[in-house]
Amino acid sequence: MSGKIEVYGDSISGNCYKIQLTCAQLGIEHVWRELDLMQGAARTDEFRAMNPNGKVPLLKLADGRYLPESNAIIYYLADGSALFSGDRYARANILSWMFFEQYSHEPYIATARFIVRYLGNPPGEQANLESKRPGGYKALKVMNNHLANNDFFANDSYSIADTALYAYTHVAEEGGFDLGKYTNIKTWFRRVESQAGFIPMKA
Ligand SMILES: N[C@@H](CCC(=O)N[C@@H](CS)C(=O)NCC(=O)O)C(=O)O
Repeated sequence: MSGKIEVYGDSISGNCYKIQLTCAQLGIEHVWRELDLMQGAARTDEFRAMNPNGKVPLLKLADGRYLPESNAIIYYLADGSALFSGDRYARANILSWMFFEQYSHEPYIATARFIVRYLGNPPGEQANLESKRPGGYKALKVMNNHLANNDFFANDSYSIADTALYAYTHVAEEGGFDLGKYTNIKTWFRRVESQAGFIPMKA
């Protein structure tokens, strides 16, 4: 055992980037274990023994316990820090945007990017890709409207709600979403990128 936390991830994944960004911003030392998803590295028996759901990111604590799910992992890492703070309502408000990201945003915006950038936009996926557009644009509209009156997603300060939403929104155009009219979102990108400890996505 290294004594450090370990993170299993693939750097092409926005869900995995959330962990890299949170660790960088909080100065959390960790061992990064890069897996090649395109080679099926998360579908092996060995990996499924660690996460039966066969997905990254996966956190391994220094005591050997595992924690899957990107937003649960960044919550675990940020709990007690300035990135997850405030009273009971304020903390729940951060979680609320993180659940929004997982249910109303990521299934459209992240998966479209995967089809276009990593599967090479094959003709057989066109109907599937187009089915992502209404949900993705609805999420972008919700975000853009919120940002008309708020600098950040929760409680007027940068938190892991912003981390979770930045991860795939800033690369939404790679999945064919046009961010042209979402000017508040683009201004928020620059605000996130100017936070202490920010690192860009490696993919
Ligand atoms: N809800 C999960 C989603 C994780 C997920 O979909 N991971 C993808 C990469 S972004 C994956 O591991 N796919 C494995 C595979 O397709 O073999 C989270 O937020 O961590």
